[in-house]
This record gives sequence, C-alpha cells and structure tokens, in this order.
Amino acid sequence: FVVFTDMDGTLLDHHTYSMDAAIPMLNRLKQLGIPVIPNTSKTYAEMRVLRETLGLDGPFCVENGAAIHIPHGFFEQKPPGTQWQDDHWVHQFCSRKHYWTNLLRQVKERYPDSFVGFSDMSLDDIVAATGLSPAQAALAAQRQYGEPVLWRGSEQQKQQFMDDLRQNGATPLQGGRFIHVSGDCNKGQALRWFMQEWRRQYPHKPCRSIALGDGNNDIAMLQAADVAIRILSPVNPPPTVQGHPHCLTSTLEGPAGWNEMLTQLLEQQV
Ligand code: 2M8
Ligand code: MG
Ligand code: MG
Repeated sequence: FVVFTDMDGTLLDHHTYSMDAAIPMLNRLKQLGIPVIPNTSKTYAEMRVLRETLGLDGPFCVENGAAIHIPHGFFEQKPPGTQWQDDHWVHQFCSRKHYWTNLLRQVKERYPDSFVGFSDMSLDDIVAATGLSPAQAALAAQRQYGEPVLWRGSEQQKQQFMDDLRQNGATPLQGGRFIHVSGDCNKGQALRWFMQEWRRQYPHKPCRSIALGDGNNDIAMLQAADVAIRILSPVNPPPTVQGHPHCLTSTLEGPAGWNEMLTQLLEQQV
C-alpha cells in the first residue's frame, strides 16, 4: 500500500492543527515500510517544516496537486519530466501563481467586496483567518502556483464566482476555509502520476493506493485511489464520491478518524 493523505481536517485537526491522535499510526506505518504521502493545499514552504514534525521523509504533493516532490533516492531512476530542486525531483502540473492573481484582479470588478485573496491579506489577516501562528502563516503565504481566496459574499454568488473563474480557465477548489484558485491540477492527477511512475519503476512490486480526505478539494484524489476514505469534518459534509467500489467513511473527526480507519484497514490485511 501507499497512503495519500490530506493535511488540514484529515491528518491535522481542523481547528487546532494537532496531529497527536495520528502519531501512533504514523509510527506503525513507518515500521511497516508503508509510504505516507501528504497531498495537500499547503505550500512547499509549509511542507518542509511539517514533514520534519511528522517524521516523514518521502514524496509529497503541494498546493492541491500543483506539484509533486520526490526525494532523491526514493525511486531508483529519475522520474521523467521532473526537475531538480533542493534535494528533490519535482514534477509541476500547473502554471505559476501570478497568472491566477491577475485573473482574480479582473474578476474582482464583478464581485468588488465579496472576496479577498492571500496576496492582498496581511500576515495578521492570514493569522486571523486560519488560526495559524504568525510563523506558520508566513510559510502559508509563500504560494507558488495558486491563490487561496476568502469568500465573504453569499453562497449563491459564490457559485457564480466559481463558474466565472472556470469560464476563464481557472480550476477553483473549495478547501476547509478558502477557495483555491489555480490551473487545471488536482490531488487526483498527482496521485495518478505517482502510481503510474511506481508501476513503471517497480513492475514486480504491485502496490495499491489508499487516499484520505475531508473536503471537496479531496474528491479527485479519493476518486482516483484504490481505497477512498472520507474523514468526518466538523465544518462540512463528507465529500461526495461517486461510484467508487471501495469507499469508507470514518465515524471520528480529523486525526482520530485517520487513526480509526487505517487501524481498520490494517486489521483486515492480517
Ligand atoms: C489553506 O488550506 C486549507 C486546506 O483545506 C483551506 O483552504 O482551508 C492554505 O492556505 C494552507 O496553505 C494553509 O496552511 C491552511 C491553513 O488552514 O489554509
Ligand atoms: Mg482538508
Ligand atoms: Mg487540504
């Protein structure tokens, strides 16, 4: 197995960002040699720090599947279409952030007071909107591929705004707090790219994917995985996964649900 996991609201508590309830299972997966691959809206800057805290040293995907980072040595060969950055091979699926901030500037004329993006928020604004510490908020602000937008208008207008963005070539994705505005990338595409590369490099080591997520921006990843696990959220209904042959839903929220469902799956394996 390979485990792909969302961070906020899944491996980390939606409100406190605590991962305590998931630590024993993370250690167990490490002992079993099962890779845990963060697949998150968070930035590369955030993930550098968070991976240390979680004790994870394998691949990870950032900014809703905009890029996947593969540490040197994880695969035997260099994955095709990747570039060397720090000590990782990086595959990018999206254009850079400024394209989307420019588009938002144009769209703003139609929804003048209804939204504010990360680029127009101060550090204090980001702290207030997320509950992150100032140091963490500074890392979240280092976006490379997209712009998180805080919606302040009505729900109906929000759907109109998202349609408007789609008509202009963007792919807006709803996260736990923000609408993430970026290009045609998603967490599912990043998962599929990784699994395809795994099969190419290790044709004799078959491997199945498990994905865990709590939000709408996780749907593509859940849909693409062999086993889809919906983690209960305190703020939104479970993401809608259609026609999946192996989709489960936790009874507990966040990291407790993460621990619950992976414990269940491991028990079924033995
Ligand atoms: C944002 O991502 C979450 C993901 O669900 C959201 O939309 O609520 C991003 O800005 C991320 O970088 C940040 O760490 C997170 C903090 O809640 O918010
Ligand atoms: Mg989430
Ligand atoms: Mg997320």
